[in-house]
Amino acid sequence: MITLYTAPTPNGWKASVALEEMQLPYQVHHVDLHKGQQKESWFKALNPNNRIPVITDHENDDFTLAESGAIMLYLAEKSGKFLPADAKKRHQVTQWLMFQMSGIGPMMGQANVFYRYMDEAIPTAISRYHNECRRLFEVLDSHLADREFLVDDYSIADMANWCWVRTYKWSGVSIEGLEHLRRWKNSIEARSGARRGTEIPYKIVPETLQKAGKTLI
Ligand SMILES: N[C@@H](CCC(=O)N[C@@H](CS)C(=O)NCC(=O)O)C(=O)O
Repeated sequence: MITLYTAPTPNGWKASVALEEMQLPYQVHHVDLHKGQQKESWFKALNPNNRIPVITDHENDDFTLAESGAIMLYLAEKSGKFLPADAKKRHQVTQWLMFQMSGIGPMMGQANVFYRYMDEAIPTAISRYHNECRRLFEVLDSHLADREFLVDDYSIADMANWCWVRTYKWSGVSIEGLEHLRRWKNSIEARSGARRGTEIPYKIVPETLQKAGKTLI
């Protein structure tokens, strides 16, 4: 059994999508980010960076791991699923996982900060992050032009990128004209495991956003 400490965010979904897709048994501990529970000392003891997601694997001496990319690699190795056995292919999966960790995730995260959360609108910051997100989406789109998934079969690299790309509307980034990206996104959306993973610890519905004073475009 694994305990997943998480919240309904793209990085959180990366862990729950992986767990659902790999059919690994787990329990969920919801960390309420609005209440600042990620900053409490019990959580800091799990992750000194005060960020979700975190897992504890009770079948492996309560081994505790943070960083969503590291968690996905750990779960893929544990389950033997969604990470190719062939070394070169495996490194390519890592490449696209790192592309999400260092590119899509931080850029969309900053787009959200400047486009959604800041009281003061700073147009240069907003356009900087929107342009960079769009550029990264175009990289994915070109790569997906002649392949179904990022590397051969569906892998943790697809799950990781999808968990962020699917929130493009919230970040205010257009996917207009990126038909390969749209096809890939829709094909992952159609997977029941991926869908279930995005409902952990609960599904963000428009009412939830409204309560937080936000709207989904
Ligand atoms: N690099 C980390 C980033 C994790 C992260 O930024 N998590 C966000 C939610 S998506 C969080 O915990 N935010 C809480 C805060 O900013 O205080 C990962 O990939 O796991």
